[in-house]
Amino acid sequence: TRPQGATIWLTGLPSSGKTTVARALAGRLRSEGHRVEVLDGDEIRRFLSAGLGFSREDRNTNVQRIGLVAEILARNGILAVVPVIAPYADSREAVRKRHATSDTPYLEVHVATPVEVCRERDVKGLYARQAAGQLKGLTGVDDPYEPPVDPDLVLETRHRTPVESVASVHAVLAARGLV
Ligand code: GGZ
Repeated sequence: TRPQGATIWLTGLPSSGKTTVARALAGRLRSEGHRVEVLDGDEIRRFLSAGLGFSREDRNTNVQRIGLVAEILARNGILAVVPVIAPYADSREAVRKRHATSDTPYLEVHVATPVEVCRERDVKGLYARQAAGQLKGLTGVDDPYEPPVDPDLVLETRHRTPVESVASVHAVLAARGLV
């Protein structure tokens, strides 16, 4: 039988740990023999979303494009792991609906790292640049982040290792019969 795919969307602030969890999850799933694709916002923005900025409209366009690609992959038996901020609830809901329409499994995972912790990690130096006045509209600081109201899973990465976070996502996938 054809393997069933799914989209696993990791939403959260910059430096919350989305990419770290996505890569570790992808590694584990591949080692178990699944076909996996990671759609990283940073990379996608260079190609599929080239030219888009960080206005509400551009972020929503970015999220819908990535959502479409993820759904196409997932519909074809691939586990699509998506570490993308997706700050607006309405555009996340649109992606969820699209998946529901084609009966494609969809999981929303909130990488719920507090902004103070993200700021300390500051993997790409964005928080520092915002503080120095070199960047405006940073998600969670001077731009909105609407936390998911009813996510399929919340990861408190502050109190968990990446391996533990991966185990939590894996458990949800297993409970749904997706792995
Ligand atoms: C948020 C920003 C911003 C602003 C640049 N706000 O960690 P990164 O740096 O390398 O990857 C982040 C990426 C966010 O793209 P997404 O596609 O995930 O965002 S969204 O869902 O909102 O469309 C971040 C970088 O872009 N970046 N400026 N102002 N993130």
